[in-house]
Amino acid sequence: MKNIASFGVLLISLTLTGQELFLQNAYNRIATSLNGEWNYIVDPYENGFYDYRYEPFENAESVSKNAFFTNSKPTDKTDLIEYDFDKAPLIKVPGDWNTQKEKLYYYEGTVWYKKSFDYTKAHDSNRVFVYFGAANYEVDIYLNGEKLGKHVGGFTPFQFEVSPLLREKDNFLIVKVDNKRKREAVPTLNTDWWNYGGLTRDVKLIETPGTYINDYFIQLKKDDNRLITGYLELNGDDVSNKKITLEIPELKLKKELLTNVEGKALLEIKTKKIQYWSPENPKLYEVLLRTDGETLQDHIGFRTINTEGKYILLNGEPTFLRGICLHEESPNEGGGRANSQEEARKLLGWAKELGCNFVRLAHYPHNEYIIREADKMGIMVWEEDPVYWTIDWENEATYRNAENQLSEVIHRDKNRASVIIWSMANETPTSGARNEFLGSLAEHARQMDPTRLISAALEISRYEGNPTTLTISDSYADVVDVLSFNQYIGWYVGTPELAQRITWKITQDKPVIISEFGAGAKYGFHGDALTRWSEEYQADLYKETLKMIDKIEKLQGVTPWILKDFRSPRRLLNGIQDDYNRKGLISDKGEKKQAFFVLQDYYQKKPWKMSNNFPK
Ligand code: GCB
Repeated sequence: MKNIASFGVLLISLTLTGQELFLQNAYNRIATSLNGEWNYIVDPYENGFYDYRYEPFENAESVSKNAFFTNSKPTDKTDLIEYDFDKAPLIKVPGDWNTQKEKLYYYEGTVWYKKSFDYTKAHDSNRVFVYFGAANYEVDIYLNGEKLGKHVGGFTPFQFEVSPLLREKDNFLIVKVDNKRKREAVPTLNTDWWNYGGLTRDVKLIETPGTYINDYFIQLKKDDNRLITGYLELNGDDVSNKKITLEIPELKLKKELLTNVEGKALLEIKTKKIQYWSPENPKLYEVLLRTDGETLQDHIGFRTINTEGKYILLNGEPTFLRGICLHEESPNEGGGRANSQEEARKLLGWAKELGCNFVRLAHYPHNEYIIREADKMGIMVWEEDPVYWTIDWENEATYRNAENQLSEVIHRDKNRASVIIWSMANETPTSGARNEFLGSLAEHARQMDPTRLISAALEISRYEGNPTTLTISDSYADVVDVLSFNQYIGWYVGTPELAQRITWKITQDKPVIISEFGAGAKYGFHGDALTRWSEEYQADLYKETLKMIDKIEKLQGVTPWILKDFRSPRRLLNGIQDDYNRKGLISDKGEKKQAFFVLQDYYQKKPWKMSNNFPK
């Protein structure tokens, strides 16, 4: 699989235009939002993309006006054109189509989006990029009738340079968004969440100087809390031997760096006194990066995250991760994909109220707002590649896709102190091909980011066939830094009292996180503790499970499933589920169930710092 991995990197850089552009810190650049109303055309047969012989229009020598990306209009009354974006209805961007349009509630397929705009650059020599926070799942992007490129993967940002095509008046940006599920895709056909389609995150134009700061990585070295390391990188025609100044005013730190021929400058700065980022003190420092042409501002926290035996060490101190899982769903009435700072604050506010210092963002990269808010609020974060259940392990293209999505989230969030764990996958069935696939992903993540921990949500098995002695026999446990697993004793297996008869035999000398447990409950439905779907059943399961996991000697964290009820097409029970997975501690309408308070009580009593037991 090593070969596959390096072949993949090569292929991606050769075939995906724009992937070398990162626009690190996209939210603090000079930008013009393209959010708002866009025209849209639902195109289940992809009539605007293929001709009647099913050949893509874009491959033809002379492109037909029937190709939607040409945005053609009849030139006289005899002209036949069977679409018109300007007469098409409007849809809000960012936003998924399923919750905005009743007719599109279950729709999976192609929808075309069009936005017209005028644009004047501040300086002639400047460059302009179109930036998408994410679009689910596969998109083809065109400006003024020309193709900018394609992007695959529903949860990570991408950008394309538009400078050569941009004009002052009447630009039209057309995006074909296709969210059809495919066996070889990442994720694959089968998930337990709604396949929300659309331009689900912010879209904007970003303007930079001709040579601009493309990327940077500024974090403490993993094993030296006095050494800031990383790199700065320029993009442009003239990137060699250029001066970049890095300044952290509060630390009275100023350093001038010179780029090499590739436009990169490596960074190593010794610091003296520094306030380390932590949940108690989520200290962020203003960081300024300056070139001749621009100044970029960021806010960066500095902390180390390590493991030693069974401990997770935040800034050298053993720390218990009091967590909760989250899907990227709006906490507001109506639900759908979350995509704003306000929603991020509300979701993390609930996590704080619960007593959390940690969230597991399941099962794909969430939007940048939530990571930025976690940085500010002092909540540690687990981020996950959408390698979920039964991926097509032997398929090289599937591997490249998974690796590319992982690269994109690491690129985006590598400067965020809150992010402490990259998760490679969730509940994947063990096999040789899967081990190679996930092994290569972990290697790739470590290469890109040597400062954080690697994990994956694994599955449990019986120890020597005994149904009440449980263990982790997955060989991927040897690869990860943190041994995490999901378990549903009392819900999918038995009833909650079973928890008290379980013993755990965890042989690996690693910190353990229970990355999921939970039970479905419909808010307001009551019964005794054995009545499925009642709040009492869920609350009792929490009590029993928390007692059980407290006996796991290596336990260093837990992220129960899940903060809020979320939409899933697998959850069909009428009157109870109604298309929602009901394992939330909070209902889809924002009402707290009894189990919320059981977990809150547990977290209030659970010390964050485990220092007392830590061997000095
Ligand atoms: C799991 C999955 C999660 C599901 C959950 C459930 O193990 O990781 O995606 O939603 O169980 O509710 O069954």
